[in-house]
Formats: sequence, structure tokens, C-alpha cells
Amino acid sequence: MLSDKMEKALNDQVNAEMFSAYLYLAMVAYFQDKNLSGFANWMNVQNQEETFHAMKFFRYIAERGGRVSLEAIEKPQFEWESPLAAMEAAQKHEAYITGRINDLVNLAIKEKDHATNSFLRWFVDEQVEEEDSVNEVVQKLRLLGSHGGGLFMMDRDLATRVFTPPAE
Ligand code: OFO
Repeated sequence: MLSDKMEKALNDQVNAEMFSAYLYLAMVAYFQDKNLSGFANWMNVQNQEETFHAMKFFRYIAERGGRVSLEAIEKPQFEWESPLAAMEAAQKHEAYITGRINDLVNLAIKEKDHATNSFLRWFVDEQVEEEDSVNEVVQKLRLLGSHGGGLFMMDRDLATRVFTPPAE
């Protein structure tokens, strides 16, 4: 059985993951508008991953006898200054989510909830990958600077990313 505090914190994380999906979907629209379909594809894979994360929390709450309570999802940003600015915003957001996951782990330890602590391990590892993949894109974009041809090549590269549901 989840403690009330743990149940509330896990429910808040369902919302945070859904917001992540929504934010990245807003970035899909931004990149589509800039005719950067490869970047849009990359972000759409992010969006699918976030929905997967939300549903993983969703299922876990029910498995532990809790009740999922869905809240309104905040409106995401609409516009970014440049593709680099959008990717930097995604990078910053992932660092924020990592902080939230760490807080959840701390709470699970405090509540002596070993099952939730074990469940969260998957997310601790996942956040390392999440931060790494967005960092790579940001680094490459910074190297390109204002080189338009490079951006086009990178767009082709990002078009190849596909969503593979992570192993549970
Ligand atoms: Fe769910 O990891 Fe990104 O936000």
C-alpha cells in the first residue's frame, strides 16, 4: 500500500511526464513550422517516450492499490528563438525532471517504501539516457553555429530516430 504522501507524489509525476510529452509535442509543431522534419521526428520520439513514462507511473500507482488522479496539463511554450534555443529548453527540462525523480527516490527512502524505491531505479537510469541524448543534439547544434548546410544534414540524421518501447 502506498502512503498518502507517496501516492500524491507519484500522481504529480504522472502530470509532470504528461507535461513533458506536451512540451515536446509543442516543439514538434515548432520544428514542423520551420520545415525541419528530422528535428520534428526526433522530438516526436521524445513525446512518445514521455507518454510511456507517464503510463509506467500510472500502472504502478494502480498496482500498489493507489488511485490515479489526473490533473490539468499546463500549457507549454509556443515559440523559441532558434532550433538551438528549443533544444536547450529541452535540455533544461530534462535536468529538472531528473531532479524530480531524485526527490521521489528521497521520499521513498524516507517513507521506507522499498518497492517504490526499486521501481524508481528504472527512471534513475532512464534519466541518464534522456539527458545524454538531448545533450548530444545541443552540442552538435552549438558546433554548427550558423552553418545552414550542417543544419540540413543534421535534420536528415535526426529523421532516422524511431521510438522503441523501452524494456520494462
Ligand atoms: Fe520522462 O523523461 Fe523526459 O521528461
